[in-house]
Amino acid sequence: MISRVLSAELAQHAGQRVTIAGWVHRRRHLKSVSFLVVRDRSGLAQAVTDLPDLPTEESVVEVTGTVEVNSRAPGGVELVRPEIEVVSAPAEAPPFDLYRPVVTASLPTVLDHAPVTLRHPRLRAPLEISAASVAGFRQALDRLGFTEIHTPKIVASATESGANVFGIDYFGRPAYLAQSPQFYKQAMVGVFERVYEVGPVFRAEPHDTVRHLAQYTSLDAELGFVRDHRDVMAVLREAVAGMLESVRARASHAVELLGAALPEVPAEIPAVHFSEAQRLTGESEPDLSPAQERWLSEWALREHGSEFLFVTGYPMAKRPFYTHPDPDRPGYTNGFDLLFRGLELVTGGQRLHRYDDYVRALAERGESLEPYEGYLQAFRYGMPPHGGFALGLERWTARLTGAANIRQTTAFPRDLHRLSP
Ligand code: AMO
Repeated sequence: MISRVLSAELAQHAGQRVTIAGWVHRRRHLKSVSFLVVRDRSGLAQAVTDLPDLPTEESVVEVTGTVEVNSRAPGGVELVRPEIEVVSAPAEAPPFDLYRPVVTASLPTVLDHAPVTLRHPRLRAPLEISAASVAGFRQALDRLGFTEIHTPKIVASATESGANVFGIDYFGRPAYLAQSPQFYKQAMVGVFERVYEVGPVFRAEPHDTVRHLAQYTSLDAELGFVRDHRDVMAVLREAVAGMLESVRARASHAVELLGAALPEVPAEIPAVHFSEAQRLTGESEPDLSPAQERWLSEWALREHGSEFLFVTGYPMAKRPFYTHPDPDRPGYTNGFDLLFRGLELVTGGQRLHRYDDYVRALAERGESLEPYEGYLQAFRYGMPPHGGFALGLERWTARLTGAANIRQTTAFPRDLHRLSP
């Protein structure tokens, strides 16, 4: 019987007749012989033939051949005397040759033709790194006793400050696409104590930048019985270390292909208070600008040898109403950001946990309780001190791979102008 194998496994089958299945990556005709390079999920394999007509690039094929060792072939083996069956022929050629190692096409061309361009090994690699990162996130939090949850993406009220929500018509009632699972993950702390979610969130971002998408993947966590935000930061450190460990273990090929330099996660990530960050950068605005974030990252690398930096104690005015104030420093919060290679990667903090504190916080911001009734239920029935964080997956992958634009790290980006494919 002829066995079906992956291209990466061919070497284990020297001398045998086997079948591989995949896409025609490349055809090369020399004087007396031709090469057919087939791409499958494990990599590339070459078949050598004297057949004159080979199926065009991106044809889906099954190739049955005898495995022969040849040090000049990719992977050290090739298929000889192949029989080639075309399973499905493409209607047209891709917009550029997917076998050329370097992509010179513009980003809009790549994105407009994503279903085929993502097959290019270099364009696929960031997605492999994302997938490995998510697997590592889950693993790290599972180890720490977290339960994975799934919360609604169609919601009745905005969670983060209201301006950037997408409104939708929900059976004739106004509703919104969730900007974050914030309220639900907090409520679920009352159920499981420690929860996480990997899911899409929606932001009607009016700005066209290289670090904002209208839909992105948020890696959220929330945990109860914390002393304060520092316990949350310690869990985040473990999650990030787990993500990197998984990238090393499961996506080493993609890392190598992109020449991505993976960072070390210090046993304790350095932290600087917001007021100190302002002093260091010589600014006094109530928020950090992208330029300040870049400066602070360089400072952390210089002073602490770390590519990660926590900024803690953001001012009350800049954080959402659910943020826990710093009991020792009026005007400041137990909220933090994690900067990674010059960019805000994570926002998190300790939350209010008493019902009366929520009522007061909403009143102080001139908000009525009514839209928050569903959310506030959790706090009527007893909630422990808790906190959590959200990490933007696309920003993470962009910073890991050195992608200049966040759109290069997600298969089908959504932004101000792009709604398809
Ligand atoms: P925040 O709104 O800061 O916090 O978002 C958390 C993280 O999500 C990423 N991010 C984005 N990525 C791509 N495109 C965007 N438009 C975009 N906006 C944000 C960033 C950011 O650090 N509920 C809180 C989190 C919490 O406190 O648990 C929240 O959503 O990496």
